[in-house]
Amino acid sequence: MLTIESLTCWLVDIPTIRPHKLSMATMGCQTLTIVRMQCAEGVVGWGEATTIGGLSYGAESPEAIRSAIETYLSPLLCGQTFSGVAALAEKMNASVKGNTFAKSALETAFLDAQGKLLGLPVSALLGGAITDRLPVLWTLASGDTDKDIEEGKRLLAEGRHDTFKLKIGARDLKTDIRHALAIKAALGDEVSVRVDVNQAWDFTTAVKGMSQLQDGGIDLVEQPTPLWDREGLITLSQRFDVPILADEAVATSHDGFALAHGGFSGAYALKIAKAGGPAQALKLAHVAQAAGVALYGGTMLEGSLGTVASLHAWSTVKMQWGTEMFGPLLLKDDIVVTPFDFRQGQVSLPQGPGLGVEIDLDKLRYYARH
Ligand code: MUC
Ligand code: MG
Repeated sequence: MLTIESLTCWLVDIPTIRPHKLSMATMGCQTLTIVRMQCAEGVVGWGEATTIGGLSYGAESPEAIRSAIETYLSPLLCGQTFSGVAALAEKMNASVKGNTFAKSALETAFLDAQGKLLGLPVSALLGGAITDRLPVLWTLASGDTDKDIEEGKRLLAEGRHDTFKLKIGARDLKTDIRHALAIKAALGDEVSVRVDVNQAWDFTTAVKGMSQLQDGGIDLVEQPTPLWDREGLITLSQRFDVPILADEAVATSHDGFALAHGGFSGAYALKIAKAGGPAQALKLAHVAQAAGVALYGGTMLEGSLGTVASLHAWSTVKMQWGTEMFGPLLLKDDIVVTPFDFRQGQVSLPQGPGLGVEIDLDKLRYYARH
């Protein structure tokens, strides 16, 4: 049992190490909505909700996430006692529609506090870790082919990553295909290269694009078509050998069920923010497992808090396509005391109670918006 006493929110702006170009936005800074949950039992939990490019990626902006927490969720939860995340989710869902990013930060903070109280890592509260090292790819998204090749080769030589995702969809098809295939050819046969179109193609363009990506040796094509085009995504998944990773099209277990029921084959990108928290994202994972759909650990380019919350969840299931939990490496700085250990294309899962990370309060204050 845990009684929530108070919730505090900050908007934390941290610059990125280079511009990160997606089909819908170019990021030069990332805004983390950070939540501190004070519990009557004397423990404090921390959570994070982070989106990409203000309102250009998802329906909740950092400012709206903070407002949803402060105006609606905080009065609903403070003073209440919960036995665990099932009761917490039930309470939040009964009075607040959608707002899965805000709910994710709160579920994360609750799990952190509960883990600290019980002396258990968050992974143990979510079913138990089956691995303590998780694969992590890197996204090449400077927007420039030569720079991306240079960056990929450097990271391979440093032994940091061995798998890459490219962001395409902002430019015309010909330019994007030339870009992707040049990077694939430069990095070599042994290196897995995937692309994320972030919904930028219509069905006809996707058919053309996928056949060229498949011929060029690209391993996985993420969300080629708009999120509403479920039929199109299913047809593409049946038509091509190169597998499809559904991302924006699959947020909750309900989406996962509908896609699989429609005949989708491929993989689902799990994200704690899309689902409403680490425990909610695992519901989608379990639907996918039941339907024979593979899994991938996705990121909203969170800082260390959101990343580690995801890692605890991802550690409890088999991720056939690995993860992309590199968010902290894209940021110039972070608000945790000890950075994670990214090496040999993997990251280690922290072992301490709760999320297993300590917040650097000076840095939180320094980067927080006033
Ligand atoms: C997305 O759509 O997958 C994940 C990695 C990255 O570079 O962007 C995100 C968003
Ligand atoms: Mg994606």
